[in-house]
Amino acid sequence: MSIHLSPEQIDSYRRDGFLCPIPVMSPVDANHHRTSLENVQASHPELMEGVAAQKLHLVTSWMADIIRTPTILDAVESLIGPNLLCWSSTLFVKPPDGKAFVSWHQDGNYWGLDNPEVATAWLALTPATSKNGCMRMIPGSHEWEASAHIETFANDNLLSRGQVMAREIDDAAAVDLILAPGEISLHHVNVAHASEPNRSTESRIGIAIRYISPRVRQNRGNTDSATLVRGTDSIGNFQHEERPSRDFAPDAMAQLARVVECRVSSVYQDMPK
Ligand SMILES: O=C(O)CCC(=O)C(=O)O
Repeated sequence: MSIHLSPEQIDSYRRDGFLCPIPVMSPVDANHHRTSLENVQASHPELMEGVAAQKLHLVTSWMADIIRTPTILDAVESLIGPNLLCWSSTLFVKPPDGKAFVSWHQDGNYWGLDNPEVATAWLALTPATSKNGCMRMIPGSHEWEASAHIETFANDNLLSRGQVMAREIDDAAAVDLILAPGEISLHHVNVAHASEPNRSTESRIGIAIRYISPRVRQNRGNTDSATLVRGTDSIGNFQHEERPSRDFAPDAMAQLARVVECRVSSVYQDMPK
């Protein structure tokens, strides 16, 4: 099944800065992925935090497969072209404790990526609803001037710096991105978005897969890495990462350690230790 976006969907994304829902796999497959995630949670809890939790595709075949899902790549290709690098695959697990939340932010403010040929595919492994804290976005906000952010480092904020946009957000203008398991939303690197605490009795689980065009450059630090998942990269702005030969293979774990160190000294270079 190919699911390249229609011209109407592309127009809608360009106008609003996001698009959803787009079915990319069956709910059964999404549930298998959830089981794989829970297995990693049980066997390697240390990989579920920090930069490692953005790069599980380097050490597990299930995440290596997810970032290469042809239907996801078709949709992303419609937005940023046929040559695609995966920059990260970030887990967003929101337990049913009513506390964890994500403040209003624009991704582009912190990533150091020098142009907006970047798209996030947020894959739902459970339902994402208004009650359990689905993402909320302000249509058209990707066209706003980049906003300053205040770093709060708030405990329950799922963002690495607890960053929040230093401008008034009209909550009434926000759109809830409701998804069923196996569906994605797509969002622009500069769209203003947030999510509320999970007020249901079940976890809300999603994976934010960040894709970039090889034309993008990293402006923070000297080096960054990414995985080529479709097409070719004749530019070489990012070091290419290898797919793991098997789960947690020693060479794959060593690659992960190098990549984490590299990202800590580039994108996160100004983070307090
Ligand atoms: O999963 C969430 O609630 C927030 C995710 C997010 O901020 C992102 O994917 O950029």
